Amino acid sequence: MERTQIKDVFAKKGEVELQGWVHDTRDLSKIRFLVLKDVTGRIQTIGIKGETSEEVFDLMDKVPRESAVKIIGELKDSKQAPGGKEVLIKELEIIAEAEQPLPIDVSDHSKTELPKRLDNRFLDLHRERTQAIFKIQSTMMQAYREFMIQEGAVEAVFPSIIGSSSEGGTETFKMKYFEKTAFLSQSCQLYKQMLACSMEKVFTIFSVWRAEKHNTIRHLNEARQFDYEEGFADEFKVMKVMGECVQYIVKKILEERKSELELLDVKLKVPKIKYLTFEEVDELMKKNKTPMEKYDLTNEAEGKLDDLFPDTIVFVHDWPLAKKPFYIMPKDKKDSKGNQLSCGFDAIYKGIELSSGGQRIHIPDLLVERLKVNNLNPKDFKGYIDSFRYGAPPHAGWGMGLERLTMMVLGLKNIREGVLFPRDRDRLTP
Ligand code: AMO
Repeated sequence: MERTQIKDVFAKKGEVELQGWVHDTRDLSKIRFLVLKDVTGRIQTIGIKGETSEEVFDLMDKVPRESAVKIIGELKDSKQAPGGKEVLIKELEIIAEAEQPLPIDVSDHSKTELPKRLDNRFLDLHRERTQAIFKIQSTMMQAYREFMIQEGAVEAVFPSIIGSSSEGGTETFKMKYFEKTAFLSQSCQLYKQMLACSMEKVFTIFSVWRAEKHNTIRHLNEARQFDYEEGFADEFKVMKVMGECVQYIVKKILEERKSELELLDVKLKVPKIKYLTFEEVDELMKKNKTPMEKYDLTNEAEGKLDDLFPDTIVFVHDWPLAKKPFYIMPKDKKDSKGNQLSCGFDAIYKGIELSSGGQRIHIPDLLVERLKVNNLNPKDFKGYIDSFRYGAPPHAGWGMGLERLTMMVLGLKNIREGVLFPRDRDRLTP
């Protein structure tokens, strides 16, 4: 007999074989219930004293929760059973017994705190709620790929070990690389730029490592980014691509992950798009008595943008050059206070920075100048600078945090909820 996954069982008749985990058991003395779950759903299975073999009926009382089991039984219509069907057990086999007590509570209303759940992530993943988050994240990645392929972009892979910093200002993890010093990649920035100068539209899902000692609900030391770069483009062209990309991803989630959204009690809307200059945001914040940094948004300002423009991706562009990385193109323009502006932007969604990007410098001499201003040594970037000497067109792009997107779309309180195996300042295992 072949195994049937639970989602397919409701359309069947007669005898079925199921394999899954024991979610719950109940003993009403003459009837015993065992709720079986697999990744596709749950079904009630029952044993009846006198009808079910004594051996199976006994085992139903002993089998520990979360054990993996195989059940062969007869499908019956049942008005009381969720889904209108239940399985009268004929055979019950324990495939892998779960030791007791379980290290965490994996019931639907578990109160186990996040750090303990993360310590036992393998078991936390038995929960429907946890699974729902990662099913939705999987849809996000698939939708991102689909969208990019429809855009005519080429998927690329880039090195994770780099010879020099790619995001000046952000700390790197140093490592020994034979006789040299190398770093774990902070981003694929320099590589995606070099590629866009020949392949025009490129994208990737890339792991980044940031050695920042923060311990916040929105930062990780290892994160994933959706990266995009386009040749013959400025920041406005790629902001439009990003807005449409997130709208596409959200539409896919709404279409394909209805039950997971319901389970997580998430009311999701396709985001609107808004464009504001940094100076316009500064004025808005003054009006709303919300603090700002000189060249940056505060967390409060990001939150205020969400209050003012709910369910909207707010692109804040014409950002002061002083707070943008060395590779961002300066703008031939100053704001009313005389601050030099840049072609860089941040995208704020649901009160948090979802992405940053901009038009890049494709002019070698200007790049050398900007590296020096940022206290970086142009010698360390020789290969990168030289790549722009042979017909490199203007180009632009962005990086969007996968875990940030997961967190915002699902309203998670801590970014770690949206990472299978998070790496933060204290966590290296599991
Ligand atoms: P940036 O450093 O702003 O830009 O990163 C882009 C986006 O990646 C996510 N992100 C993070 N998520 C969780 N924890 C972190 N420590 C973390 N750091 C970044 C955020 C952020 O907006 N190369 C540029 C992008 C570009 O210009 O193309 C870059 O990496 O969502």
